Amino acid sequence: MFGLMDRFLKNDPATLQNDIVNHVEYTVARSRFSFDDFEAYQALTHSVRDRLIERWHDTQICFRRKDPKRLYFLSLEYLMGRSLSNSVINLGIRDQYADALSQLGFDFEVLAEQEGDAALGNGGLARLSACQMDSLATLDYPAWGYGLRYQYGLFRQVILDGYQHEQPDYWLNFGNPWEIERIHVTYTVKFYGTVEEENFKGGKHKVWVPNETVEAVAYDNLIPGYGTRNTITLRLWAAKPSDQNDMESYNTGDYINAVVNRQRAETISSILYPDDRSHQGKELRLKQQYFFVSASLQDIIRRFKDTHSNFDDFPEKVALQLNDTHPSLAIAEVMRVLVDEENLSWSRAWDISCKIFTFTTHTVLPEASEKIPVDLLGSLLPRHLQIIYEINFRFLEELKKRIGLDYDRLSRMSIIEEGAVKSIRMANLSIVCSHTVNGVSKMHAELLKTRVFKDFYELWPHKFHYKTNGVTQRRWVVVSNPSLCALISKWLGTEAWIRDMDLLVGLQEYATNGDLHEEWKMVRKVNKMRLAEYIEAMSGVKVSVDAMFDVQLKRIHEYKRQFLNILGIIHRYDCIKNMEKKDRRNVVPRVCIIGGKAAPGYEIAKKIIKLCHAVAEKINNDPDIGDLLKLVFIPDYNITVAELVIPGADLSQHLSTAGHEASGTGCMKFLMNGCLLLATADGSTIEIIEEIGADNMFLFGAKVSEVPVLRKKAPNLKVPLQFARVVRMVRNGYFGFEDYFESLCDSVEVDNDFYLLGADFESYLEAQAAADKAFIDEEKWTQMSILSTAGSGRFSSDRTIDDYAEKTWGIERCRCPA
Ligand code: 26Y
Repeated sequence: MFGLMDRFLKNDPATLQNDIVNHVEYTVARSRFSFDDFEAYQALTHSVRDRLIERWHDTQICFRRKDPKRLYFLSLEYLMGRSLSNSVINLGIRDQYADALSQLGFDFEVLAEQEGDAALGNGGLARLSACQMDSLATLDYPAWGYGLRYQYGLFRQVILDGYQHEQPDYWLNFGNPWEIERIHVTYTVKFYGTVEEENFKGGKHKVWVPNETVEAVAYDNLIPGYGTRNTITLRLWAAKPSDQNDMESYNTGDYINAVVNRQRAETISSILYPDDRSHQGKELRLKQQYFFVSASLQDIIRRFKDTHSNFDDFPEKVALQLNDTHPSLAIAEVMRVLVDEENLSWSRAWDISCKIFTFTTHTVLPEASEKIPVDLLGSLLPRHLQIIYEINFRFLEELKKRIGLDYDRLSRMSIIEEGAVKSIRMANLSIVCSHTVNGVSKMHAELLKTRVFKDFYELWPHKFHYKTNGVTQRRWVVVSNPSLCALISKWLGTEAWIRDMDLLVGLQEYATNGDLHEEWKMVRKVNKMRLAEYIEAMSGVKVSVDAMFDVQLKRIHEYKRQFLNILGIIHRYDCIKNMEKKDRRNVVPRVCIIGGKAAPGYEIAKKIIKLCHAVAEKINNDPDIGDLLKLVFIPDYNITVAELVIPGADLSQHLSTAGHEASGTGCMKFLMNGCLLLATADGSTIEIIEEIGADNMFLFGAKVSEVPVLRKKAPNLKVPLQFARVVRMVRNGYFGFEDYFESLCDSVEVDNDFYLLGADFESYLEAQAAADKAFIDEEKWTQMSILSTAGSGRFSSDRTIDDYAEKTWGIERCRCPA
């Protein structure tokens, strides 16, 4: 007989070795006497997965037994990156695996390099979801993530002649050992059709008669917590053809076409939309959203009904988190299920809905806010359109009672936007139904209250909150910067900071300690060497690790102002060229590194990428410049690349025009790794200043409150000469391609310079000069670097998640016994 304890897999190197070899033979089906790195990687991941499954099982049993209130995190995007190192570190068995593998003749790090990068999202919002899943697991919260299993992740960026080209990312090509296909967890999702009325208990009842159905199949990805047995689920849905509606087409005799049509169902979950900037009302996108929402809610309601029969208990057991408006159709869907299927009255259903939804918004850009054309929604989801109209009607009636017949305000707040294309404002729908609405930094919440959602804030001030973003130190320090991790633990005398980031303040005490300085510099230098090797392998450019590594990594957007960075580099180049040889000795050598993807249809962003390459070509091949200045563009920026580059950065740039970056999370990753920040006072950097002090970073540019004033004045402002000069160099073809760069240059002309590059240029150069000056003083720089890490505790996603759990979701920890 098996005892309960015998069931658990052991983690000593001999057992691990045996498991890996068994997986080579029975899972990968290769000879246990001969397998290559990739096969070893496959076997290794399966052995890790077995351990995840054990913990996951125990966690689910524990959740079921205690039946706590659960959090359901609804997001259309997750940027998970690689899973292997993160999993074994969270399981606490990385070293055991490394031992086991080395006895088999393999190197753990080499095998880890075999893994692809799971990129089911665009940028900040998507990586935030991934960080938050890690924190939810680590902090033992009973949580589920829901999303879509796109077959094509975010496009691969390929640079040809300096231009971005997009290639499909068919990431499942080599299999995905991390997911568990749940054939039996399948739900039918309905589309199109009509709404009929039926008599029901003496009244009328609406019945949606759809004319297309698709199956949603669950794929579970297991998310292990760190320092706990808890392992939670990220459930991603894949679309499969349904058998229900096809009988007729088969009978018409056109077998081939019938099969082809059937197969079309799979397109719903096939492609991630690569735009994180301008929303377009596309039918396929709307289909994705509803497919995801409908499957997730069926799953959630099924789980609730396993143990409960009265929907009045629903808010006690369920919190539904809307990650931006992308899943906001869930509001109409919950109402439809409760009213049409569960036969609750409208007011009871609405009361329940208003207690379960919470909404986080991630942007300040008006063009990114989702508006769904009424005609589109009416054809795809006719019943949902009726429901949204009803919600709006009741909301406006209430509102009239509160504010009277202020038609301007009523029309601004209406869920329906009248106009050339009548559409649904998804943000308004989300605010009306959610009990809590939050921005992602203190500044962002202020802008929501005073500008973006001012009318709603005045109506319901109690709904509005802020939750400053955070990132997980497990991925962004422990996994990606193991030597810094070891150094921190050594000086703090504990690894407890990995679960409690506030402990990092303990480093402040040693900020001037000479021994720590030596070790700190050594760790940073080794990381820079690793990055230099990568740069050379990828671009052929040799860089000196004595130079300052100056990095800007993020999606390419006009508001993030990569163009400002490049103009600054041109200025630096121009200055060096015009300097006497003897003065060049005082120049601080720089390696400028830029990376990021442009949305495929975003012309200006693509021109910025080309400009970066054109300028790099000129500078890097100028023998007159040598190691004083280099510019490299890192192609195909993703999570894996970030893990390599961030630990090697001395300086990182966060240049958004103040008031445009809702939060920003890249800056937090650099900060933790002891990289200094050159930044505007925008989004979360405002709070970083509060933690580490303005004199520990290089700040520049207009403040949030000054931006609107400058914009009004801009056409009459005098452009700084230096700015005019560098723009003219681009315009006049100093770097070639003058026709191509014309519209880019136009975008920063005085009367056109919406993002205020000209207005901020002088101040930007001053901040750059301050950075140079600080870099020369090595001990000063190292001290600032240590203080950056020491002050980064507040930017752990653990802090954010605890705050959401307590104040927004009302959930409690539920720890599975060890
Ligand atoms: C609707 C479609 C066009 C769309 C798709 C993706 C709209 C927006 C997005 C993604 C937005 C996003 O990533 N926002 C970023 O969220 C981060 C996490 O909160 C913030 O740190 C960052 O400032 C914000 O730009």
